[in-house]
Amino acid sequence: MKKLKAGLIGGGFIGVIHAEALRRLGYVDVVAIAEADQAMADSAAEKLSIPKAYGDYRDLINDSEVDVVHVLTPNKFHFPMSMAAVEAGKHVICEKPLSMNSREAEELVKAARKAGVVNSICHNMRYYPLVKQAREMVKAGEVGDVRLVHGNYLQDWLFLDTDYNWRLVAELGGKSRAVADIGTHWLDMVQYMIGQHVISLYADLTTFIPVRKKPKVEAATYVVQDLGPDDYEDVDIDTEDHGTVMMKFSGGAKGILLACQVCAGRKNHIEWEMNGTKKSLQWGGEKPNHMWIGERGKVNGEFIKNPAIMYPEAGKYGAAPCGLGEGYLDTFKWVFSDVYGWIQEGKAMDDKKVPFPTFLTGLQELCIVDAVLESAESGTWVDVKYTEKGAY
Ligand code: NAI
Ligand code: SOE
Repeated sequence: MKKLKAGLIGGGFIGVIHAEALRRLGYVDVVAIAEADQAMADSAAEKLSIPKAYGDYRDLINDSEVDVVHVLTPNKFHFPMSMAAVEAGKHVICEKPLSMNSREAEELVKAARKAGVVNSICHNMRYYPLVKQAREMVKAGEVGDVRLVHGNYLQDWLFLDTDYNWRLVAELGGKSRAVADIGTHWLDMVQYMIGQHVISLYADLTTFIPVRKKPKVEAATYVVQDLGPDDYEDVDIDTEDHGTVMMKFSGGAKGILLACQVCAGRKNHIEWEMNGTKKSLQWGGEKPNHMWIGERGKVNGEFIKNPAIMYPEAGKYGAAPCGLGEGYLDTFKWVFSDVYGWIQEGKAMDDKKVPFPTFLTGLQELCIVDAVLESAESGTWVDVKYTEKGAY
């Protein structure tokens, strides 16, 4: 199999995870990394055993050896970096959210189509094997018509006023935080599973900690620093800690999402439940290899991930036999397996047919985030203004 060459822009929390997952495919070499400056690039390359280090991402994009560019930087840089890569004819995997708003995302979709490059947004959580199984159960009619879908994504890494990260700053992460940063994981997974997209919503957003203590020296995501009182400066926060979103879906389902980053004890607590005209299903990311099945007039059940008895389209995303756990880190291998597999086979890019989330998916997600911000502002139900649909 021809070896494909990947280049990573950004060597922080997710950069390390992408490098490791790519190497698990066996036919991908991670040949280059770019960071904010040369010193940071050299240390990231050293840490991740990557041969080439660039202090300017444009040099990585212009490296003729690189086939696929991964954009793994703060959200503000997603648009210019993905656009530069697409215009250079590189295939692109961009982390979520695709950009700062739907206007930028729309330009990226158009540019990627014009360039004919393979493009993907890394909505990895739809790649949990039991999430795939739930989708196949819905498609096969086992659940019946989905009436309700509800759940949450709760965290506590921003619980304290001394917890700080670029995501808190609208200028770097975008106007929405809790909904755009973690809510979009839930929204992508749920729309993917039930095959319906959000058509209208009502949102309530809260900034529970309006002033935070910004450390004078910033750290990567999830890195907690041991600092003294003089090591901070007070800053006003212009993004939400919490979002509650009530939704109506295109196939008649109703839903509700609670996303919050200041819930003590909740680490990465993502979960959903769907209630259909035949069965209910419930799943949580902190126990990803178990799914509850609810029945009327029968005993409820627990589906333990088992590729041997899953739908083939789901079971193929289970590398380990029944009872052997697969988790968050494995989901990245599966996204990349689908994207790099598509490139390897030289198939044409069609963002409505490929088996992986694309820039179009990212655009649809940001249209929902735009509607969430509008509804929270107006205090009314808002129809989602899709510039284009078809991702779900
Ligand atoms: P991070 O802060 O840990 O890492 C970002 C890296 O980008 C840093 O090393 C920083 O130095 C580098 N960077 C900043 N400006 C740069 C520039 N001009 N050129 C090159 N590198 C530059 O952030 P984290 O958590 O890794 O997040 C990065 C992206 O990944 C975000 O968009 C986030 O939403 C997404 N993400 C997705 C996850 C998922 O589950 N799919 C998980 C965590 C993050
Ligand atoms: C921080 O909230 C974060 O790293 C998100 O950015 C990721 O998307 C999520 O998977 C884990 O938490």
